[in-house]
Amino acid sequence: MSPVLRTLAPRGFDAFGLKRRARHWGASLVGVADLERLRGIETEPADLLSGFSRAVSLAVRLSDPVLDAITDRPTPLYAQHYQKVNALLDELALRVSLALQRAGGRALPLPASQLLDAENLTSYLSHKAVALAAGLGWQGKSLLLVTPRFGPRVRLVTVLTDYDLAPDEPLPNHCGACTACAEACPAGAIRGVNTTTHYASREEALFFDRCRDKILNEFAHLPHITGGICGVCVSVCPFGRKGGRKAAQKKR
Ligand code: B12
Repeated sequence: MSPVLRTLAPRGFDAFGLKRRARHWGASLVGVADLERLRGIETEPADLLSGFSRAVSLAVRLSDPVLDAITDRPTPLYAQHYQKVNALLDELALRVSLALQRAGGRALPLPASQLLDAENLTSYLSHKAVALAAGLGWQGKSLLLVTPRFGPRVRLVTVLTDYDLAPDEPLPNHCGACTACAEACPAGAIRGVNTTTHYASREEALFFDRCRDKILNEFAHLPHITGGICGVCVSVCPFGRKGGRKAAQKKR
């Protein structure tokens, strides 16, 4: 195709093309969720999803050495890494939404980690619920999104759109009998209950107050720690650890 024709050609793409671009921009995993699967989910505002039919879920994997160094509390390195990965996720969501908009769609990039309700600790929409519906992974006993390749060692972001993208299918839960996250949790907050789909509430999976208090009232006051971080359940999950996946599967 001549350069002139190429610039005049339609700028549309399919889900495959969008995923390829997103990976080129730095995404580790990309999936498309059919928003029908998220009917009944809480959002802020309540009509956030109206006018949209799909959500693009993007994950950036975390650095293994940073995560491996976490034993029973967050480290200053993890605090810095957390900020940088959030910035990359926000940029990815912006780039994907601009590409969708340029191709004729409506697209709303949501922030990676913006707290809207500081009392109930909620945001616009659960990125984990979207990632689950987009087939990126399953909801583990830690309540985190666990991916087959990187375990929970990923951070997530979401772009809502009405652009016609082929949706992905959810994955089955592979936690099995593993309770590594519950055993390691420094707050004793993980109940160790399994789910085949998703937990109906945070309380079903966690003693939520214990997790919140540990993170916000204790870890947030450690030197060089910013943001509500911990990282222990992220670090110990066998699915994210080198060689850990086989060990997790033996326990099933
Ligand atoms: C506020 C917040 C916190 C609060 C509250 C946590 C919580 N569990 O809600 C505090 C400060 C305690 C916290 C802690 C942590 N957080 Co936080 N947090 C958030 C934030 C900003 C909002 C979460 C929110 O609104 N929760 C509301 C509850 C109700 O939703 P939910 O638990 O996510 O999902 C529920 C529903 O969605 C439902 N569900 C799932 N699918 C479906 C489908 C349907 C149809 C329905 C009806 C419901 C449903 O199941 C869940 C149980 O109710 C998100 C970013 C985001 N926008 O998602 C990050 C986020 C959840 N946090 C994250 C992380 C990593 C952590 C920590 C490990 C800290 C750290 N960074 O080291 C811990 C882990 C705590 C834990 N085990 O849950 C990551 C998770 C990544 C992953 N791999 O899963 C996120 C997604 C940030 C990101 N951009 O990646 N966090």
